[in-house]
Amino acid sequence: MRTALIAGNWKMNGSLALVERFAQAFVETRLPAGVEVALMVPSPYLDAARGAFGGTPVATGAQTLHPESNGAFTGEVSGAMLAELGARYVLVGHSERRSLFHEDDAAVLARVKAALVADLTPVLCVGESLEEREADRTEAVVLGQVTAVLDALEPAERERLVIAYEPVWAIGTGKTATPEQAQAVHAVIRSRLREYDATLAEGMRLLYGGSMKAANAAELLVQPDIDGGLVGGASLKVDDFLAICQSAG
Ligand code: G2H
Repeated sequence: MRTALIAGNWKMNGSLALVERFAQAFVETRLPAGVEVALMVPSPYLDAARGAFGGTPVATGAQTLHPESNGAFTGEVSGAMLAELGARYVLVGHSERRSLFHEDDAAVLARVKAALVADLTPVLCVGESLEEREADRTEAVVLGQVTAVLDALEPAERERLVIAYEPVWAIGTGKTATPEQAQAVHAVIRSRLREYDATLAEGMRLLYGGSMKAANAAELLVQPDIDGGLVGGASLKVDDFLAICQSAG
């Protein structure tokens, strides 16, 4: 049985005050049994988040990392630095990184490996654009992104990943994949995982992301191959995010 994971992705939003507000809310709220929660905050807030969420079940994570552990890479942050600030997770290959920062599959793989070296759990994000969906290429694109990483990892490394399916056309647009559309792609990913190893496929958590909100979370999370959510916009509102966490129970 897979433990559900609800992960908030604040993107380049939030403040120290918002970290405090969320921490307070999670001190006062009981999460349903069997639900894990993580917040991927902007890296400058990780230290504060570690302190603030200390007494809560909420883990923290980052949104990207550099593939190297140190060096002359002005402005970049390494996995070891994130881990030192208490991060447990890191997003890799989010569509905004792929499109705005030109991270291709090789760059994504390098970051996944760096995350594993730093003992962080990489949340590998994959998803097709609207054009690709309309050209009937969803499966090829998604499986291409998944295998570009998994083919290059050792079996024990693969088991340490979480995968988030985020159709690009549903990100921040208010358009959510229907539960049937999302489940269909999750099932395709899981069946590809079975080709590596049955235990890997049964154990790996597959999250759905793309305009998940309180109003649609339950119907998505009840799908057999959807093990949680990667929540953007709705993770900035305490009540909405808590409602999504509750509906994962
Ligand atoms: C997809 C998602 C979080 P939103 O980017 O990763 O954002 O829920 O705002 O579509």
